[in-house]
Amino acid sequence: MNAPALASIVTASDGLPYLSIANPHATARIYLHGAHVAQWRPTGQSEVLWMSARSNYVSGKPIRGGIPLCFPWFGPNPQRPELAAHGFARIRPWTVAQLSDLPDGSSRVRLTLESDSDTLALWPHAFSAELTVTVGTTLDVELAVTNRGSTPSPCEAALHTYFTIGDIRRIAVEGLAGGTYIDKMANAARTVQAGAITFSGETDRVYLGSESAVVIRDPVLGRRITVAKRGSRSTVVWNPWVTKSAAMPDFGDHEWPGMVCIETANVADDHLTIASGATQRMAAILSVTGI
Ligand code: TA6
Repeated sequence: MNAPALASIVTASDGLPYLSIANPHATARIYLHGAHVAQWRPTGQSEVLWMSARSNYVSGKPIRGGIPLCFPWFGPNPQRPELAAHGFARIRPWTVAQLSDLPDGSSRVRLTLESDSDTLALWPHAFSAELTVTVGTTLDVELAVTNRGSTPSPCEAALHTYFTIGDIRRIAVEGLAGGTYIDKMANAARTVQAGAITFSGETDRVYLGSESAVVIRDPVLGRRITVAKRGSRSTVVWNPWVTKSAAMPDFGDHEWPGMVCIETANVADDHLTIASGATQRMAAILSVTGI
């Protein structure tokens, strides 16, 4: 594999190897653990993704922040609650299949994960997963899952993206008005979104049938982050607020005002059933502009 001049594999002091990418448009960091995009900073901008200062960086545990890959289930496993939340994709080592420089100066990375005896014991479906990350003035993250089995694969998937914001109490999230969401803070009641989303407490919502771009309007950092999508019908919006963040050992007690999750997903009513031999592709396309 000819690594482009602008990407290199680094082994951090905490022991997890990652790809360090630097091109004229942006810098990025992608851990092989979970194919986890942890950083993306477009040239001239501050960091767009949020990472907890308390995150773990050890195999077998998820990294707190960036873009965790939730697959093949979202949240707790309904049949086997003892299994890791959000599936196993984010806590398994992925393989770097290709690194390339694109003609426009962007960088493209492909990472892969194949089913094996371990994954089949957790989820009885053979699959090939591929994450393609294009780092440029936008960040395009595409998860492709191919059903390698002989029967349909029911599954869920999410790009659980954490964004750096100035203050959760000052932002507005636009683009979901009129949509129906499952409100996890109200016993999963289904509610229609009126206008932009603002935040005054723990917020955990799954917007169904949402295929449009969402915009985070941040007056504190003076920027708008647009989260566009392909192949995704669900959008999850989450902030743990005070009590839940204090209960998470890998989340600093005072970090909650500085982050929001806008997750590009196919979950709940929008879960997937991938036919034998078929491939499902879901992508988030991130961009940043002035307020
Ligand atoms: O996406 C929101 C959510 O499902 C919340 O309910 C919360 O559990 C969050 O994901 C984080 O999950 P994690 O397993 O990464 O702590």
